[in-house]
This record gives sequence, C-alpha cells and structure tokens, in this order.
Amino acid sequence: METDLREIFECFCAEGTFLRGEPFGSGHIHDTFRIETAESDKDDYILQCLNNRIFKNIPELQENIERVTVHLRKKLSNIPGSDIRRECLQLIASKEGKSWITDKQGKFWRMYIFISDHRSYNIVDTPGKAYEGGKAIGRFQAMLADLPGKPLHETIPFFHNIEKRLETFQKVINADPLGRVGNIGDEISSVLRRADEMKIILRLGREGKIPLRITHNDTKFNNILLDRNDKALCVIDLDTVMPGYIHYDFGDAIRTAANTASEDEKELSKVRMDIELFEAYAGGYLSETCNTLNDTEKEYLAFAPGLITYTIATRFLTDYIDGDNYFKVHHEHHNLQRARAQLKLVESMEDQYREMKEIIEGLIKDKRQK
Ligand code: ADP
Ligand code: GN1
Ligand code: MG
Repeated sequence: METDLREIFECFCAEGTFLRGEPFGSGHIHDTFRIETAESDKDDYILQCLNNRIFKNIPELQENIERVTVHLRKKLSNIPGSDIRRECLQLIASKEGKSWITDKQGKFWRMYIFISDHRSYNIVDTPGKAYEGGKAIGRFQAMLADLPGKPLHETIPFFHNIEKRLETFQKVINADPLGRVGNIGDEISSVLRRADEMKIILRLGREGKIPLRITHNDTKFNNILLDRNDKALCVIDLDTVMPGYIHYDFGDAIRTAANTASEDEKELSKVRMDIELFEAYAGGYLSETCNTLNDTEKEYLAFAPGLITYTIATRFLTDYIDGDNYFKVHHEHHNLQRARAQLKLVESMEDQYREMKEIIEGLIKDKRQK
C-alpha cells in the first residue's frame, strides 16, 4: 500500500503546509523522507518511518531521544551564540501530544525539523572536516555526561558486544539458510582468526578499568552534520544513544572519517585508512575529552578503529549469510561487498597501529603541556 506522506505529516503539529516529500539520505535502517513546506519562511521536516524489526520498543526509543534532546538544548541555551534549532535535533509532537504516531498499517513514524543548510559526507576528504567531526562527538559525549535521571534504555541490547556478535555469526554459519557459506571461506576465516584479540575492550570493562558512559554508538560520519563552512553543526541519528564505551564512538567515526573509499567499495585497492585523517579526527576528539578520559581509555583509543571496523564487517557478513534481513541492500551481494571492504580496512588499520598509538600519545602530551 502506497504511503500518503501528506496524511502522515498532518498528524504532527508542524508549522507550514505540505508541499512534497522525497526519500532522503543514505541511512541503512529507517525510511527517511524530506518534507518540503509550501511557505519559504517555514521549516522543512524530516519524516521517518521507523524500523521496528530492529528497534523493538519504539516508545522507549523515543523516550531516550526526548530526554537526550531536551538535555542537549538546555546545555546549548547556556552557550552564547548557539543556534539551538540547527545544533540539536528537534522532535515535532504529534497532535495527540506524543513524539511518534502509528499509521493505519501499524507502522511507527516520527518527525524532526530539517536542519537547514548542512553538509553531510559519506567520505571525508580534508583533515579540517575530520577534526570538526571529532570535536562534534567529543562535545556530544561531554554534554551528555550529566544527563539527569534513570539510565537510558538499551534500545538494541548488546549492540557493540563483539562476543555476542561472534556467537550470532557462528549460528548463522551453522544454519546457512541460503547456502552462501561455501563461497566465502576466506572472509569467514578472516573474522574467526581475529576473534580473541577483539574481546579486550569487554574484558577491560568487566575488570572496571574503563567506565560505561553515555555514548552515541553510531558515529558514522554521515551522522555528524557540518555547516556550510564545514564546521561541526549537529550530531544526528540518536537511536542508539545509551551506555557504552567511548571506544565504540571513536572507532566508528574513524572507520568512516579516515577511510579513503566508500564503506562498500568494490575495488579493494582503493580502501585504506588515511593516517592524516585519523590524526585530525583524534585531535578534534581529544580537544574536547582529554581531561575527562582515564588513562586506560586513552591507551586503547588506537585499538578502537580496528575493533569497530571488525565488528561491523562481522555484522555485514552475518547479514549476508542470513539473507540480508537487517541492513538495507541495493543489490544481491551488497552485504558481502561491504564486509570485504571493511575487512580490507581492518588490515590497513592493523598495518598502521603503531603510528596510530604514537599519534594519540603525542596529542595527549601536547594537551598536557598547554
Ligand atoms: P538511519 O538510522 O537510517 O541512518 P538517520 O536518522 O541517520 O537514519 O537519517 C538518515 C539521513 O537523513 C541522515 O544520514 C541525514 O542525511 C538525514 N537526516 C536525518 N535527520 C535529519 C535532520 N533533522 N535534518 C537534516 N537531515 C537529516
Ligand atoms: C547503520 O543507521 P545508520 O545507517 O547510520 C547501523 C550501524 C552501522 C552502520 C553501517 C542501528 O547505521 O550500527 O555501523 O549502519 N545502525 C544500526 O553503515 O544498526
Ligand atoms: Mg544514520
């Protein structure tokens, strides 16, 4: 059944009149539309049909986002010169006073103000942009450190837990519902032979050496909007904001900000981690967080990009074997292509691990001297 976007839009208390709605962005999870309004002095909107196969409890998900955005707005209102409507996501209430609606087919929808005049990048081509991304995530974590009230809901349990991800990987290999396992032996062994070393962050957490903080957990670079001058503007996609280790945010941002190619690049020789982009992102991130991170957190920052890139490679490969039930795909072997590109990126990170460590140590030393 064709969705009538105008009808959905009119369930929310928006200003302005519906003019048109078009699919927007390149997210892998929800169905996202930009709604243009007829009046030039009124905001446009982002309307999203939420993926409730992945996010099983939409009221809890929305409650998290309401709390996080209220808190961020309060923080921004204390910073002179901040542009609150563009520096923080703004949910639009439904006419029933909730932050989401369900349509006739039982689908869940929510609406945000469209953040005007932003830049969004799937590939980052200058250290300046990477630095700004690092600053945005560092600031985001710092602003949420004193979120009042009960802990946030865990919207996807064990989201970055590599032990659980590897158990699921093994289960789908055993089930092999589409008979795909036979053709991907190299990729599977590439995952399995690294399994042990990847559990270190979880071990450090269990030993109490690194704390759970409020983290974003999906810091892909296109979830960080920049302004027209490529300065940090707004961190979006708040669905997975919940307790986590800072390594997850740092790692996922490097996975995307410092990759010289697309996440799903077919030509593997184009895929590598650019060390200059790494340094720039790390510099931006540490400019906001260096004083709050503990020594163990800092010591393992250079390890994080390899871990998260490996985790996401494992998730793409799991989804491929399972028959593409999780990530949106645009062709038959898309998840395999993504997994291969991510595994290539893991290798490049491994090759440059020593340099990454030295860079982080240097940045921390510089900050101490200032
Ligand atoms: P997904 O979880 O599917 O990635 P996102 O919430 O990240 O969904 O939204 C998908 C895309 O829509 C983003 O990458 C961004 O390009 C765009 N987008 C989302 N929210 C806004 C907003 N408030 N203003 C402008 N663009 C937005
Ligand atoms: C998804 O929602 P989006 O497209 O920003 C995924 C991330 C993956 C990413 C890989 C909730 O992010 O975990 O890293 O794809 N989000 C969820 O591109 O699973
Ligand atoms: Mg997104």
